Amino acid sequence: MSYQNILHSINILVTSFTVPSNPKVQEEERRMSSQKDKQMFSNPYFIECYYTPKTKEQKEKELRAHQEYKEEIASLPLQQSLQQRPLRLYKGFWFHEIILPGILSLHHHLHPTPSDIFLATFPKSGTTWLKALAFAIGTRNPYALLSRHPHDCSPFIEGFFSGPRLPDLDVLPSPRQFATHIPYSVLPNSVRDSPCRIIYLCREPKDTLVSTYHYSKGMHRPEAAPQPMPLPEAMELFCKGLSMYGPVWEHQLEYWQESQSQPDKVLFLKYEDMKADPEANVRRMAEFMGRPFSVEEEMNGMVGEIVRLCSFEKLSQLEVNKVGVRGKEFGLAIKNSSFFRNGKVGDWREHLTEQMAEKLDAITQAKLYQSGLTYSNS
Ligand code: PAP
Repeated sequence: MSYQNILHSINILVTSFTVPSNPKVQEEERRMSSQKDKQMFSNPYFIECYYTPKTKEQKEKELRAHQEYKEEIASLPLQQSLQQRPLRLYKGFWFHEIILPGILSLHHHLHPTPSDIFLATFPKSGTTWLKALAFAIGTRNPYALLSRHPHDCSPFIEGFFSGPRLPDLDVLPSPRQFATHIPYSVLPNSVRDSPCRIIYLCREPKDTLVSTYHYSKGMHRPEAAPQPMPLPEAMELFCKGLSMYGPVWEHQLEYWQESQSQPDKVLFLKYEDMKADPEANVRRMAEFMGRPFSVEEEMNGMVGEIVRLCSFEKLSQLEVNKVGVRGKEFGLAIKNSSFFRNGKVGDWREHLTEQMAEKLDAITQAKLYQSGLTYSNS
């Protein structure tokens, strides 16, 4: 048992000794202690993680650690992102300032189990789709997606840890699925070294840029915030890596290389391939997740049903994905519908000039040179 695991167990023990025995008092304590966090982490599917009672000392310790992370972050190089929010350079990648405490915290507090699945992506590469598919495969209940936004299927792990109160992941049903945009080299050692598995979905950079640009344009802005910048300017920043979790090329390459050296650890999928043959890729995902489809499921058309229910055409038309907003905990009001634009391969042709496309392609070629990573249908 590692030192961290022992500490974790002690925490649980301390917690269990300090819980009042009267169920009514206990319930009141739970309600009170989670009240503040409820406002911050309003997602009803994961709110349970913030219900675990904590001692005053524990809360103070968590708050102190959070302050220390913020002080450390304040000393990191600062730039504006193409989303016009502050970015900090950490271990060679640019992160939104508000997310970094979560990443630092994960390094101390995330203890994956062997059955955990991490769904990793560079933003706007198909995260929403991947979440829906992994959930449907894991639960074998794609119909739950009729009333559940894909982003409510797996918590975004660095966002989950970005507040001053630590979530208790033990309350989540096993096998757990988490989503992350963290580059491989910045993942906590506990994730890289444990037998948990990672599914990475990669998307061709020109389409990723265009999707990023439209998404940031559609983001609700506080009154005083500046208007979105023109696409050519946004592209310049994207090329310099100045977008969330950028640069995109290094992000993709790291996971690609890991998938080559550790195929049992990292499954590397491509958005374009998934669009071309979703069924084959759903089967690959299921096998990798340790949940291959049985002969009976194949005969019953389960794979086709998952593909259909998770398709852009289906998900984008569901009421649950058309109304409401999320991201309150980050001071945002992101429309649930903004995760569904058009879901096309090669949409960059409608938005980038020939010169812009050539510039991006030249960078891609140079960065991926001799890596073996290529994009189809771009
Ligand atoms: P995130 O990283 O902020 O969670 P993410 O889901 O990765 O966003 O990106 C959204 C893109 O995935 C959008 O692409 P577009 O802008 O080029 O249209 C969105 O349309 C696409 N997308 C969402 N759901 C699906 C789906 N079921 N199938 C295919 N593409 C999808």
